[in-house]
Amino acid sequence: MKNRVRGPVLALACLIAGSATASAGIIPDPASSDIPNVVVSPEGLLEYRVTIRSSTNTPLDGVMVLVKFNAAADGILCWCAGETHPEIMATTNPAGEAVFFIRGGGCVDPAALGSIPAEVFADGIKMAEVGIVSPDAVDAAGLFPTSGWNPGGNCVVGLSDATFHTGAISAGTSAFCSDMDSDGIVALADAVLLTAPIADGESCIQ
Ligand SMILES: [Ca+2]
Ligand SMILES: [Ca+2]
Repeated sequence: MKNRVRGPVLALACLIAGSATASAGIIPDPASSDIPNVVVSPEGLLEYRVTIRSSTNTPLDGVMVLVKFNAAADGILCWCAGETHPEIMATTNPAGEAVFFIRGGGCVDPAALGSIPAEVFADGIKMAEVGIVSPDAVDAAGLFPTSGWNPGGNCVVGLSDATFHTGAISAGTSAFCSDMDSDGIVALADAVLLTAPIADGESCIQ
C-alpha cells in the first residue's frame, strides 16, 4: 500500500516545487526592480525608464508596465495636447526595461502634494509610489504645480526653469525637482540630463 501511494505523492511534490520555482522566476518583484520618479518633458526629449526584475534579479521580458498618475497630480500637471493620461502603458524588452517618452511638464514632489503623485504597476503588481520630475519644473513666475502655477497654455522649459535648476545644481542640494535620475542628490548626471531640454527650450501646446 505504501509503495502504491509514494509515486503520486512524489509527483505532486515535484509539481509543487516546480511551480514555486517557476513563479519566483517570472513574477515582478518591487524590491528587485528599478522604479525612479516619473520623468515628463514637453517634447518627450527625456525618457522615463523602469526596469522590472524577478525576486531572483532576472530581467523580465514582455511585462506590461502601467504608470498611473493620481487625480491630484493629473489635475495640476501641464499635459501636451495629444498625450495619453492619466494612465500610460509600455511593455518591457528582454532587458526588463519599459521606456516611456511622456510629453508634459511640471514637478510634483510628494511632500508638497501631500499625497501620492503616481504609481507604477507591472503585470498588475504595484511596484512603487513615485513623484514626478521635469525639466519644465516651474512656470514663468517660478511657481511649482503644487504652489499654484499657471503654465498659460504651454508647457515650456524656459528661463525660470534654467534659473531654478542651475541654482540647485550649483548648490549641490538634494532638491527633489532637479534630481532627474532619482539618486537622491543633485549632481553632474542631472545637469547632463537637463542640458538638452534647457538648450532646446522644449515646449508644447497644452
Ligand atoms: Ca516652465
Ligand atoms: Ca541625481
